[in-house]
Order: sequence, then structure tokens, then C-alpha cells
Amino acid sequence: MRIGMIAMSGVRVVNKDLAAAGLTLPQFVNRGEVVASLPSLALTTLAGVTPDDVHVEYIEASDPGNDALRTDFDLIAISSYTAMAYEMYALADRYRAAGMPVVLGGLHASFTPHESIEHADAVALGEAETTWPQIVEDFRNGGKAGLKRFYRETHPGTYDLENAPMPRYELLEGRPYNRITLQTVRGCPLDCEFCGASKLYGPKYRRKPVAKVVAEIARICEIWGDRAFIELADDNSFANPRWALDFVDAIRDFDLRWFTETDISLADNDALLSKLYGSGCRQVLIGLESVNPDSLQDLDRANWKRKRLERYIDSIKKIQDHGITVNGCFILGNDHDDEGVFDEVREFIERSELLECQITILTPFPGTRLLQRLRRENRLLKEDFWNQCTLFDVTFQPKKMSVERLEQGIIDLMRDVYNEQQFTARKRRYVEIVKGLMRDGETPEAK
Ligand code: B12
Ligand code: SF4
Repeated sequence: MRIGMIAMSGVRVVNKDLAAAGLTLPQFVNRGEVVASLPSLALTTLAGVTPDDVHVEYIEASDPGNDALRTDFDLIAISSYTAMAYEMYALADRYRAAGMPVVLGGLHASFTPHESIEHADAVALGEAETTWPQIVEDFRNGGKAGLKRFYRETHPGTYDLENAPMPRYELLEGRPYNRITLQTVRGCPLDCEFCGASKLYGPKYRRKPVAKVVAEIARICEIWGDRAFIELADDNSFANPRWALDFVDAIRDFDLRWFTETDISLADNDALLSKLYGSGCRQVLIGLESVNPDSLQDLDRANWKRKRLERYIDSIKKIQDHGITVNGCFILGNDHDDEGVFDEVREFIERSELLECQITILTPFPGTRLLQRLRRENRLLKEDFWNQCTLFDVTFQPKKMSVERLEQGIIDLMRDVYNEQQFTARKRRYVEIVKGLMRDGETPEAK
């Protein structure tokens, strides 16, 4: 049996003015280039639970509407996020028209199963380490007719990462990736209104055993050597401080550079902070979300971020003083954001001396409470807007400003914070921090 696994990769922005402005902004272009080339960990992971006697090939759709179809597969599996859902459907339709059955899965298909099944022979809902082998078995035994329409996990959000397979990184060999992803944790109890990932993985915070993570890193290094820059595909790597310390201790002998996503409480963990730079960590991405207390109120179930707001600036400085740049993420367009929000965020970025930042627009992804609420309040600009689920496009009527004002405000803010001058100043500031650490001998193990 031959299975073609197709990733809908790359980054997306629909708003032409923003896309055009973005191309002139070094920090935007830089990050865009880095992420555009990330491989699909979902598919390499599923390849890891595919029986050995099945041939699997990994493909990246570059131009899904026009890419030549491969005719040598028995089954096609496609993974996509919402921004490329329509392209995924079109590609699936083409494969099915050519006689090849298609299975869809991933974050988008999981929350739009009835829409997705219009373009597929089967849809996998949720994490698929347990359902994918079943799909392959059903297909092996009964061909297309053997497939069920939907495959759901028996106990969603509980898959034990003790059992996580080794992703088949070798399928990516020879491709020009500048970063490789691996995942160490799943699940988040905070349940933010806008978050789709936590809906897929559920509230239970699950960690992969450190030994497994180390084995994955060793495998990546085996293939890519010291060129490997690792991006943890996590939502919050350090939520368990003990695990985080064990992890950092376990990887210190690799010659790694790595990046991850975590929360601001990292600043409270002195032991971890003192070891991060030496372990090769160079940046953490942190969802600060807003600098407006009203916008943070009720954003997550425990008002955790609201309670941390007062300490945001001190925490950012502390983390950065340890040689780790903070990429602070802000979401604009919240119901409490009026036209003053752009200045507030700009001023915060300056004051906090954030070394990187990510400015995005509130986006109602499928499966989220935010989507349900905006639909209920009749505020969606249109119903078929999946292609605009990019984090950079306005898809709903904001409460305290017009759509146009939000779009223009984002463009202006990006011009202010991502320009050449700011970019150079941040780089210089970072070099100074690292030089200071070296001088003080605070990072003897610094690489
Ligand atoms: C790494 C990453 C990327 C990489 C992805 C590389 C790739 N080709 O996959 C890059 C940088 C390219 C990227 C791009 C974008 N991303 Co992104 N990204 C992530 C991140 C941090 C990790 C994803 C990951 O690797 N997870 C690990 C794997 C193992 O988990 P998984 O994907 O859920 O897969 C499991 C199941 O879903 C299922 N499954 C998945 N696919 C399939 C397919 C089949 C056939 C089956 C059976 C099962 C199945 O099985 C897997 C194992 O259980 C997530 C955050 C998150 N927690 O998901 C955001 C995230 C997925 N990204 C997001 C967004 C918005 C984007 C962009 C739109 C940004 C932009 N403006 O360009 C683009 C999307 C462009 C596009 N191509 O559609 C959102 C998506 C929300 C949504 N519903 O769409 C997320 C959740 C972050 C957020 N802020 O909310 N991203
Ligand atoms: S803290 Fe992050 S991962 Fe957790 S629910 Fe909120 S946005 Fe999602």
C-alpha cells in the first residue's frame, strides 16, 4: 500500500495592503521566511504510527490548485490549518476525481467535520495517533468502502505521550528546512476564548517523557547535524517547572539552538532561567495578548493573564537579561480595544524593550467559543471566511472601531515596530545583553 501525505504549508495573509507593507518590514519578512518552511509535524508523527509495510511519502503542496497530481498512491492524507482549508478541499476534490480516496484531519477538519466530509472519504477528528492506524487497517481490509466517514478518539484529550511515536524525520531528508519542529507537551487548562489548539488537545496538560524528547532531538541531529535549529511545536513548554528543568538538564550536551512558546511565569523560575541560554534556547514566544486590563478580564477562565499584567514589564526584562529574547504576542480587536489601543501597544513595546513582538488580529477559528459568540452577536463579516483565518485579517465587526480603522491601525503599528531602525536597535540591544553575560561569567556554558 502506498500513502501520500500532503501538508498545506506556508504562511498566509489576505489583506493586500498588509501583505505589501509586510514585505518592506525586515522583522516581518524574517519571521515569515523562517516559518514558511516549517514541515508538518502532524504528518511525520502519523507516519510514525503507520505500519512498517506501508510505503509513506511526505509531500508539500506548493500550489494546491495547480500542482500536478501524483497517480501512484492508493490513499491520500491531507493536513491543513483553517487558512488553507479551501485549498485543501480543492486538492482533495482533484484527487478524488482522479480516483484516489482522501482522508482529511487536523485542527481545521476536526472542527468542521460535516463540511470537510463533503471533500473526503474519511475525516479524523482530534489527535490521531490511535485513529490513524485504524484508518489504514480499514482501508487495507476493505479499500475505499472499508473506510468509515468519521474517526473519533475514544477519550479525547487523554492520549498518553508516553506512547508517542518517533516522528519519521527521515521523510524530510534533503529538503531545505531551516527549522525542525518537535512537540513536548499538549493541552492547556486556561481555555482562552479564542484558542483552537486547546480545544483540540483539551484542558489536561500532558508531557512527553524527557527521554523520548531527547531521543527525538538525537534523531534530528543525526539527520541535520549542528545545522538543526529546533522549534518546539508547543503551546506552553514550561508550565510544569520540574519537567522543564529536567528537560533543559537533559539536552545541555547537544550543540543546539532552539525556540519555544511558554507563559510569562518563566520569569519566576530562576533555576530554569539560569540554564536556558546554556542549553541553546535563544527565544521564547509569550502570549501577552493585551496591555489593556479590561481586554484581559475573562479572556482565560482563571483571569491568569489579567493577574500577571502588572508584572509583565519586569518579567520580560528579567527573562531577556538571561540572554533569551522574548517574542511578545499581542492580539488586537478585542471588544475593549478602542482607537487608543495602537498607541498603548506601541508604548508598551518601547517601555518593555521587547526584543521581538508579534502583532495579530483577534480571529474566530472553528471550534472556539469566540466564533460561537461572534456568530450569535451577528458580527461576522461573512460566513465563508476560512481563508481569512490568518491572524492578520479582520473577519468580524469590532465593537469600538470600524473594520477599516483596525486594518489601518495594524499596518501603522507594524510599520512602527518592525522597521529597519527598530530591527537594528533590537539586535544591538541583544548583542549587548549577551556580551554582558559573558563578561560577568554568568553563562560559562554559553555557546
Ligand atoms: C508549527 C506551527 C505552524 C507551522 C506549520 C508547519 C506545517 N506545515 O504543519 C507554520 C509556521 C508553517 C504555521 C503556519 C501557520 N499557522 Co501555525 N502553528 C504551528 C503550531 C505552533 C504547532 C503545530 C504543530 O506542529 N502541532 C503538532 C502536531 C503533532 O499536532 P497537530 O497538528 O494537531 O496534529 C495532530 C492532529 O491534529 C491530527 N492530524 C493533523 N493533521 C492530520 C491529517 C490527517 C490526514 C489525520 C488523519 C490526522 C491529522 O493528528 C496529529 C497527531 O495527533 C500551532 C499551535 C498548535 N498548538 O497547534 C500553530 C497553529 C496551528 N497555527 C496557526 C495559524 C493561524 C497559522 C497561520 C495561518 C499563520 C499565518 N498567517 O500564516 C499559518 C497557516 C498557513 C497554512 N498553511 O494554512 C493556528 C491555527 C488555528 C487554525 N484553526 O487554523 C495555530 C493553532 C496557532 C494559533 N495561534 O492558534 N504554523
Ligand atoms: S494560554 Fe495559550 S494555549 Fe492556553 S488556552 Fe490560552 S491561548 Fe490557548
